[in-house]
Amino acid sequence: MSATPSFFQTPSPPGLTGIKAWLLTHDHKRLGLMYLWAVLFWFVVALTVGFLIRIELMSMGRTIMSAEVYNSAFTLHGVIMIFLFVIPGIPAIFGNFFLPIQLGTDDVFFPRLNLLSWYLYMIGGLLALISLFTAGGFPDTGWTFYVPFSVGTNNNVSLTVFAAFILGMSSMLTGLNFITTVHRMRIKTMGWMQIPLFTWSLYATAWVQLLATPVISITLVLVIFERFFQIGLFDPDRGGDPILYQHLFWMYSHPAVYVMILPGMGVISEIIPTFSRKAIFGYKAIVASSLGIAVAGSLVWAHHMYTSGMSDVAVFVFSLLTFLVAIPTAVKVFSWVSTLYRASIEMTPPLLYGLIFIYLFSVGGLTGLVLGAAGTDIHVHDTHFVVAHFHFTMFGGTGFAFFAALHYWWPKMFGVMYNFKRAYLAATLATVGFMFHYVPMFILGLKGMPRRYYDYLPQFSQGNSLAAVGGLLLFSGIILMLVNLVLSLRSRQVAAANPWGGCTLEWSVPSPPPLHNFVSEPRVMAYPYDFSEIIARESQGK
Ligand SMILES: [Cu+2]
Repeated sequence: MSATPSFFQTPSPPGLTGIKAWLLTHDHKRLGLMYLWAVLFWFVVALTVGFLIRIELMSMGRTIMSAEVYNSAFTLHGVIMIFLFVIPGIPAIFGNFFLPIQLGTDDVFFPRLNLLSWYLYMIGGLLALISLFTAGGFPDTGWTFYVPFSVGTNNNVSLTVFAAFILGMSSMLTGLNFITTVHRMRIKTMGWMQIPLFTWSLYATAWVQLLATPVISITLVLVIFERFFQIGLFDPDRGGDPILYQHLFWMYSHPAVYVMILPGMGVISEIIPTFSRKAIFGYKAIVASSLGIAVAGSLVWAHHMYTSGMSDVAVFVFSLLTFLVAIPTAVKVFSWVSTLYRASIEMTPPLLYGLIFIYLFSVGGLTGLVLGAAGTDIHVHDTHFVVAHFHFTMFGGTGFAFFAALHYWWPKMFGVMYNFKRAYLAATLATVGFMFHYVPMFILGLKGMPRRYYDYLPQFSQGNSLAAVGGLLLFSGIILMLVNLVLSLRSRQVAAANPWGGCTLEWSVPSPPPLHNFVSEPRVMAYPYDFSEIIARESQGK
């Protein structure tokens, strides 16, 4: 820490009590918890809206909502899930709580800026809520806000877009904090090749957050300007170019999928070695692949636009680059599976979610190659095949990594253990439901069912009713999972400091950790996933 702490570095003012001790806190752990409850609230809201969409599609014609409400419902589901759950979820909750501890330090570099990031998150959420209930109603454009429709439609596009802009600011400031903390707050005895993989994944994510988010921020502001001042940048009626908007939008939104998935991959890289009692396979390769994904992922955005009329050469180049990104992603999957190979695996709820993640994300990744290839993509573009694909990567991937992180770090965050039986039942229900919900959508898409249409042809009925059953199982499984975790706060089954036998620094401090995290000088191991000591201790029954 520099001699004269700056405004953003001042530690929590002592003597705060009651609600003030939360709303004015600078403690990274408290901020992690404040994000947890806010993010879970938005997750349940967006999950419920998603479930209602599924019920509407259960049968042809109107089921529970009108076509207008349906359009706003899938827009609301997408906007909340992406900007208020998938992007902030793992970094803001578990990154805030654990990154400083994994680095052996007592807080992030800018604690007060960290509090500002939380307030920006809350304000962004509030604005989205207001745009739901004020005149004009929630936008019906889809979360992509494509022009010229989003310029002309008379609902609250400007307010919702502004909410996304504010949330982008929160995400950028969090990224800035994490990068500075990794460079400046890391304990002296920890070299770069001793940093845990979760923290590495957040570091790579933070660079994408910092460099890509400004693109979407300015693009969203331009949409507001187009709506208010008709500047003629995107609107073809005024000489504007709607394709320009698509390039700007995806220049952020594709790198953003790595902001969404990289932290989840970092969680899995913590869980797999812990329950395999084995050093992770290819530590350096995983670090390199995180950085590789962050860089290569910024070069493929136009694979969302193969049908936008761009040249064959451009289609070819973006298709090739898209295949390149699959390589560092595959390195991670290969390393996780190699770590499990011949390991002494101990099954626990976090590991179960970790294994489910690997399976679902791999299906998502492989179908991504089908979409990366221009020949097949042009056939399934804007169909339910695409919807199934990104739910396998974003829900099966980030969502289930989020569930894995919840079950892995819950005992550390709250000092209590949850019921394993209920946890396993919830995971099973959610996974079986997930498969019955999304696999039919691949087939419906291949058969030509377009996405974002309120109604469909008779030949799509069977697939949609099957998906409705899946939706019900999935929804019930997730609600049971959350209830089980919350019940553990009442049951008060005390958790040990290291219930899983993990060897990164958060498992060396009490559960929950004290205000300044460490009661003694943290001991950094030569290699971050060296289980030899733990195995020796366990073999002596300690
Ligand atoms: Cu993409």
